[in-house]
Amino acid sequence: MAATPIAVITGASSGIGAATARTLASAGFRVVLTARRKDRIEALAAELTEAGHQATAYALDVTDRAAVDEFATAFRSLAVLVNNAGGALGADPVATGDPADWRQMYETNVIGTLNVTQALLPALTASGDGTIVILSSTAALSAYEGGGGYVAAKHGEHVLAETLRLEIVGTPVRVIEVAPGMVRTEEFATTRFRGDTEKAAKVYAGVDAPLTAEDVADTIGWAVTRPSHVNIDLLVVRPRAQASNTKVHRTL
Ligand code: 8X3
Repeated sequence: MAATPIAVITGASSGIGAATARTLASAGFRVVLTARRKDRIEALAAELTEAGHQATAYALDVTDRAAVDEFATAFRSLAVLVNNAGGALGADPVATGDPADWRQMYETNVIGTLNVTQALLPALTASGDGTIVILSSTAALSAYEGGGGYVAAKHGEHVLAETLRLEIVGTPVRVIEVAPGMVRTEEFATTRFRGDTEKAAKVYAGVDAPLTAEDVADTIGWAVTRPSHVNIDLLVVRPRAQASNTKVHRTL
């Protein structure tokens, strides 16, 4: 009997990462959940195991290269890596944005993805059929006012995906970039505004049905389960009420 294919998901403690873990577990993968918050991923792994899936949790900070390398030693063969860990900090104009925020966003979104991808690429290649998913954002594709360091970091992640795809063509690994627009999750906007829930709520005010974490997980699950020779290079997904990063219909 063939071994159950393994999927590693970073940032699996909440939002899109947790929803993706659920989706891929249901699709038949043994999911390995990673995030800094051990209690959360352990609870999700226990819930999935209870439901009859195969799931384990591993506390990991993707910006800690030594820890990432140590984690990667557990895998000789890996089917799927979902680089989801990342996020936004602040929505200040370029003129006044805090360089520390810019640095941290580059570190988590770009270097974090680079660390985990580099460390697991040998195992993905050894599987003979590997898939790397990079969760960027519509902020990776065009700028918006106040997007600042997040737009810059996500553009960096987009370039990482594009460059890697060019460099590893001919190997049995595909690179899929999923770029979501407005997604309402429990933490994204609240983290961006440093716990200011009022400001966070305004992001979604009057928007009829922003995407949910499950919507995005569904697109990831679809892309990952296409036949091996099909590479969904870039999948942009927005709510119907959002036509661009700056054109959102609000019923206010
Ligand atoms: C999230 C989309 O519009 O906040 O990646 O940049 S946005």
